[in-house]
Amino acid sequence: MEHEKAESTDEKGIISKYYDGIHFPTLVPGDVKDHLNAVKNLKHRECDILLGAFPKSGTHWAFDVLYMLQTGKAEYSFDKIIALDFEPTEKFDALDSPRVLVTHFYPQHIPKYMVDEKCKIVYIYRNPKDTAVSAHLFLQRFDMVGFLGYDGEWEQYLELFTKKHVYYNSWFDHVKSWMEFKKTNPHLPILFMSYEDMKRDLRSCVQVIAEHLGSKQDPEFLDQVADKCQFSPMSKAKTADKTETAMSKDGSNPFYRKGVVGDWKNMFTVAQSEMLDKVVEDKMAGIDLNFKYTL
Ligand code: PPS
Repeated sequence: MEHEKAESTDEKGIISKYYDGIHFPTLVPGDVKDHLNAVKNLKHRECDILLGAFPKSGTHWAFDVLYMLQTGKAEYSFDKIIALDFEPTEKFDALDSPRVLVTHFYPQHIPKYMVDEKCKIVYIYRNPKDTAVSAHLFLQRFDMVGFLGYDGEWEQYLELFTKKHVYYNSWFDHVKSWMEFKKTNPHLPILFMSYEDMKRDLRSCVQVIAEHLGSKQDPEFLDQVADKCQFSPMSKAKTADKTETAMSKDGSNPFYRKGVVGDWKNMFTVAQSEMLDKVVEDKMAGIDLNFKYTL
């Protein structure tokens, strides 16, 4: 399959695998159509959980919360996080049950059995300004064989993020399509959780997620999960483990940077912020989700 180089003002476009109108990262294995087909037909396992998120919305964070709740142990997942997007589907057979399957895919791509069998789904979303900053800085640091990335400047990245496309096309399309999926499938157990709410009060969010999963809700255990999943201990433990630092250009952990709400203020100009506000107003009109840009 041809990799497509998208247009951008500095001519350093995001290099992606393009299929069915969507720009996927080049790390999607092989032919995108075949891989999506294999994911759709993933072998059924009872009690699997799906975690969906647009990139840089707190996927790794939410994964560890789910993993701890599912295993009933307040222990980090370390190398257990593998995404449906980037691994051959056979790899998922090797995971212990119950599995937490992670994806940045759109709802139409998730395994069929998960919909048929009403598996529990958690969708994490984050305000678009912090998401864009996190993604831009991630792309500067991330390095992995097979990843053809993007090294454009912030201004150009923001233009792609708002007006054209980035990986998985757009934050707007992603959040809207998951909202639409929830609306049109009211019988499915889908929990929407915001990064900002997790940041404001992780303990309460852990409780909500545990209730959604029907997992162990002993208060002391939930306290431990919330403590372990605070940014500082989690990023320290994950960085010391070294599995993820191997994926960066500078030896840092590309998945843990600042872990705050409102870092966008250090990157956006006033004009850029106003521009994005207008785009959000336009593209998210009628969408019943509250995005918090500060705490
Ligand atoms: S990825 O590559 O798409 O899977 O990235 P993702 O994990 O979705 O998002 C990375 C951002 O999440 C922040 N993060 C956290 N924030 C708060 N608390 C905890 N425990 C936590 N763990 C990860 C991480 O730092 C990235 O955000 P930025 O803004 O870049 O710091």
